[in-house]
Amino acid sequence: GCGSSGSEGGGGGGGDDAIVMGFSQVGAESGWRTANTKSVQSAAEKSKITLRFSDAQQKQENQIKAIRSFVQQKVDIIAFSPVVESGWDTVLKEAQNAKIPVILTDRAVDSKDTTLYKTFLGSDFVEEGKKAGQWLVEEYKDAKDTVNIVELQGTTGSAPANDRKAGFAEVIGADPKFKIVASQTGDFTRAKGKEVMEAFLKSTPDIDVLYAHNDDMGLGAIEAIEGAGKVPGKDIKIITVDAVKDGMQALADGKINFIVECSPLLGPQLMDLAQKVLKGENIPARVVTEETTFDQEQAKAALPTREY
Ligand code: GYE
Repeated sequence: GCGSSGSEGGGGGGGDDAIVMGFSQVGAESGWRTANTKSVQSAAEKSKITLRFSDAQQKQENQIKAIRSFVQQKVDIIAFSPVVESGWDTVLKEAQNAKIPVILTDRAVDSKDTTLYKTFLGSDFVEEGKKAGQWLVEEYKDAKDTVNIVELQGTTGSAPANDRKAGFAEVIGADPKFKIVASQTGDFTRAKGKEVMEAFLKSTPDIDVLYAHNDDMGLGAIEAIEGAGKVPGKDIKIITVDAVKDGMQALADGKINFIVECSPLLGPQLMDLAQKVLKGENIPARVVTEETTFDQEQAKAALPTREY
């Protein structure tokens, strides 16, 4: 059951000694998120950690409520993936006062007080944005004309949206021929990606490139592009982030041109970190996920053994 943190051993003894983790998930907005939830749930089971799972439906207020209820339940440890970066200090302070350690997973917070959480496990989103930009720079290295880019941003205020935008802008900013002609949020969902791309296609003539902050928005945009009688991957080149199965399939089919990988398989590392924290072991303040990139040929090769 639950008890004060620290006294209960890690190592997944099971029975009464089992660690109880409260986990507040962002939602179920994308294929990435579904794979991440599965990874966390199955890793908890393997480590014999009791998971109290709460889905926030992409709303910060729901996450704050979930964290408060975990504090009330006196769970041993709280892990969460903050939907947006700002506004966490108060609730994190409450967990700290209750002596319940917190681990950030997948997304970061912008709190100045870094003692409010033990570590942050997840990708380097700025680096992902840079990789997207680097592919584009290489792809258009011989082009003289302006390259008109539209951007589908992730959830407003989220770490991956902020950072993927910044990393990309930094790299393409070195050459004035690259112009972001429209940029809007598609909330990381397929439906919103389609809707916003339809609006872009109406308002913006001559789109050369779409940069979508995740596969799902890119996949929605593909429907919009085909609906407008254009050929995705040819008339409009498409770069996305994540590399989930549906994205990789579209890449192998030539509808997407390049995907920057972002791994959702954070479960095993999260459980390992939680056990170490509760044993009082030192852990690094930041754990960065290892990731690669895929072009169309690489997607064809990787698809048969892709886990998610
Ligand atoms: O890229 C997107 C999801 O936070 C890294 O959230 C995650 C992002 C992921 O909705 O598909």
